[in-house]
Amino acid sequence: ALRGHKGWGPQWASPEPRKDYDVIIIGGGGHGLGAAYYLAKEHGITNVAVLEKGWIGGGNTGRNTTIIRSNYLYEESMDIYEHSLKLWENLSQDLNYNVMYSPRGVMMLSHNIHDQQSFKRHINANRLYGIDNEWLTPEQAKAYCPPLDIAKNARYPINGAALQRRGGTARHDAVAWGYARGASDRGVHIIQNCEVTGIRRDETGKVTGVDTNRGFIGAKKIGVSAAGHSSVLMEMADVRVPLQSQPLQALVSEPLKPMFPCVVMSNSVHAYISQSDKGELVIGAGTDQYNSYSQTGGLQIITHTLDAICELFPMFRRVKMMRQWGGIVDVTQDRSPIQGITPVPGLFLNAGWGTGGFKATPGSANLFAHLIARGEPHRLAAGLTLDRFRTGRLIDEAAAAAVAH
Ligand code: FAD
Ligand code: PYC
Repeated sequence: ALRGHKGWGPQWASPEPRKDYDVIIIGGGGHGLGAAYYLAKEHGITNVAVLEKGWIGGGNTGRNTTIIRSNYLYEESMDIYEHSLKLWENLSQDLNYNVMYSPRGVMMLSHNIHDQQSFKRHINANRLYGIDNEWLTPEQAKAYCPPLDIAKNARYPINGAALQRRGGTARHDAVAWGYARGASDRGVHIIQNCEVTGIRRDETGKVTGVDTNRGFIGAKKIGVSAAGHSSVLMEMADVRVPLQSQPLQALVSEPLKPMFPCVVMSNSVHAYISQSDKGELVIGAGTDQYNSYSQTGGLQIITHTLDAICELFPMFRRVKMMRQWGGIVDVTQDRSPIQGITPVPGLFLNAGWGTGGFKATPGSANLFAHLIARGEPHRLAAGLTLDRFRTGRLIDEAAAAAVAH
């Protein structure tokens, strides 16, 4: 079918690195590429390089289960995730690249009175803040998602669900490629296979550039957006950050006809599931319970996840699983991200998105660009400081993170 598709040019340029840039972004995931795009588009800063040690989108951007929602509890979180959700709604038009954002609804299952109280608290907080979220009875949940088993004698019966109708999914690769093309068209250099191995500073402590496997590259400002390797990068500038890096795994089934119309997450039995446009069931797990940089992950985590899926959806018991993989997520103690200045002049950090940063990609990138351009955070990201781990003003989103840690 592809025989007629000849003469397609590359979608972004692959130039040799310049000697120096106004801004270097470390990490060619959605967040880093998006920040470069918004630096060029909204702040007129185009002398920018995105340095990626592998291929763009090959990190968590290309490994996640693409669930998008903004139903968090605290204002700091609702601000940034809702900003992001609004950008998702128009992202394909903005980039002129189909990111396949599909607001098919994210339904979180409640299995006990604790879940019910917690979800209703989130629903009330969201609605008071102007964010859609609603409570469903088991029958309404079944009507929204017909494969769901709501039998009272199920092993983990459900007593309701929280539904965010504007939540959904998007196509992960397209997000990276769309931002890359948009940034490259505006003059940004995207440099793949370029691993940062050191961050250099002058005698005043300010950053001067990075050492890479392709030599030294100078920069006035550096943005670290390296997900699971954030603490490795920050250590190169002598900054210790409160992050733990852990594997998070996902898997997909053989392709099935379209039959699963929404996204379902069960925080208690623990699994999350949707169906991709290729027909595969996309299923995700909780984090492996140890720190690691291995993208393999433990088999027992996957089998536990499939146990949960089979309890919730008995009709999937004979479906075959096709592929499994892991990504390394950077987790903070309060399960909220860090975006802000650092003790090192010229060094900016975007990290700690942990298990939940895909949904935040456009919003985080947009506000990270603002931070780098202006040197101070946008009001929508003002609470996400590194400093909160010193002052104790934490943003505890453990419940809303909805992924077992
Ligand atoms: P990445 O895409 O990981 O980009 C960081 C890049 O930095 C990588 O490409 C890496 O190679 C590069 N890098 C690292 N070190 C260096 C270096 N020294 N030099 C140069 N480059 C370097 N979030 C959701 O919202 N919804 C979900 O459903 C969801 N599901 C998930 C499922 C799984 C299995 C996983 C692993 C994660 C999931 N997440 C989810 C989390 C989400 O994927 C991440 O938070 C988000 O994608 C992070 O994006 P990023 O652009 O910051 O990171
Ligand atoms: O943050 O919504 C989320 C999520 C779902 C699966 C992994 N993370």
